[in-house]
Amino acid sequence: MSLKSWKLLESNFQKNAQKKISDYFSEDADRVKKLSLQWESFYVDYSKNLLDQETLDLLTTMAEESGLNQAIKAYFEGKKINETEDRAVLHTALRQLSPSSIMVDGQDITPKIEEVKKQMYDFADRVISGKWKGHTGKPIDHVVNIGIGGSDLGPAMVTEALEFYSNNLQLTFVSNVEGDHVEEMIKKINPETTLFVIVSKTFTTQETLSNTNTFRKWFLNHAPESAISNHFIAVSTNLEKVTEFGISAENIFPMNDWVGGRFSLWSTVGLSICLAIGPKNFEDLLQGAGKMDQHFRKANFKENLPVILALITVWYNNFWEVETEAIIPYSQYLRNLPAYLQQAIMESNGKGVDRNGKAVDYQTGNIIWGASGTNAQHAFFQLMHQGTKMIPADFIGFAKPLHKGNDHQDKLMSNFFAQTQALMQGKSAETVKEELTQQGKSPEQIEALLPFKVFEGNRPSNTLFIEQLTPANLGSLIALYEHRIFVQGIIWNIFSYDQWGVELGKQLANNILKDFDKSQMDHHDPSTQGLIGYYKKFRD
Ligand code: G6Q
Repeated sequence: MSLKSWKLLESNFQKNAQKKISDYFSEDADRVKKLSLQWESFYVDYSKNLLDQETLDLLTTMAEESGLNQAIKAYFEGKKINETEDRAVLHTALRQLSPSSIMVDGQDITPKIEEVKKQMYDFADRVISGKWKGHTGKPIDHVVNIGIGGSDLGPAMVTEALEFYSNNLQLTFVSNVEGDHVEEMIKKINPETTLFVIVSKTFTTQETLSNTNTFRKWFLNHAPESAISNHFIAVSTNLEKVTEFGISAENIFPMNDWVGGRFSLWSTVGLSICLAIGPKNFEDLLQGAGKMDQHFRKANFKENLPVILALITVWYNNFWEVETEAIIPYSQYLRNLPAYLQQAIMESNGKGVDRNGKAVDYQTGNIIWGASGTNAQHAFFQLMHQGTKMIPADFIGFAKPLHKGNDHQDKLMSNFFAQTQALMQGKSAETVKEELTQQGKSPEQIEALLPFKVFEGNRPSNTLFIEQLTPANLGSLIALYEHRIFVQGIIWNIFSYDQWGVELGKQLANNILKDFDKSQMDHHDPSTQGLIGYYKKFRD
């Protein structure tokens, strides 16, 4: 990495590598005030990190040096920053607080966005109110979203996260090309009252088309062909293919190629979310994201949440050589946020060549994983506390619960605070000794047990503390991570918006599928050939 600030950060790292987070706190009584940000209903505390003001200053200088300001401008203005696919990256255009024109290929895309949004909201209102009927005149009570990757993870995660705001419609998501899953779903649905929302940007995705075909075939065993239009809706950019598939034009919700799959929940891809929580809540989700967009565009880097958090990740990834980052939402509603962010972050920044096509000689995208607290505490936290790896973590929590009338919130919050405290402060040998003495253990027993009970601590975390899980706050939270991905892509000088790495497997799967019926397979490597041969014994 040739940035001047990168070299300075290396020196900063060398200088402070032996320091502990607790040392930083002892040195500066105002640390929390300096290393935390309050924005709207977010309070973000990043003081429990292995860095000081000087590190942060260098990191923000590095952001400037990498051209982040100009890059943000190009991103929001619709420049074709997804260069290898020759596309703009404009999910932000779908959630502008006050829509102003954005030009793509000489055309203002804003009026069409508003028109399609209206189409989506009108449709959702009709289905929710029961005005939209199934083919036998009954209202819809179940929506099955058929899509995969970006056409599944976002809508599924948000629908689940906003369950509190849901209406009478039941939502189910089918993604995997696994016949058994589809058959299990079929057992649960009624052909008279189910609406299938087929979501595929390209409308060429094997999983989605296979699943749709199976549902369609099942449906036509129970209903006439003419009933398809009451029960099958599609979201796609490929209007021709959808029409060919037999879905009528008025049942197609268009999307655009300037929305990447993993950033598309804000578009018509979010139709299932809109059906589940209604247009008003969906609009709030968009507005929340729109507010974060404004903050990201306008705030000084030192007070800019996505920028600060992105830089902290770069600090650990590139200077501390940390490989993974955990995301722990203290909300069961957000249990699938880590899976959603795995795609968003790892598909975007899992790249090994820079923007000039040269192999990078530094680390890029980190590995994302996690699960909801407190479940995670009873599962993998052992490794986070006492394992050999440093795992920086984001702890996400909400100050106010959605349901009143129980006494759980204080317990949840005490765990939420205790874990970051424990990770940072650990437990010293003296404390362990004292505890064991109080428990009446002999000096020999204490000596034997001591090494197992000591926690070295000094493990970093960020706390994202949000007032309440509302559609708007969820929108802001997702947008925060989206922009964090963008910032990291700029620093690492990689293209964050393509995903060529997922293509090869798809291509080979198609080749292998064709080979199942052929006797000659010697063009495969011996291992794969053996696996295909073994499978064929069960198939034939
Ligand atoms: C996301 C990816 C990928 C995509 C799926 C589904 O950014 O592009 O996950 O969303 O492959 O693609 P379709 O929507 O075209 O079916």
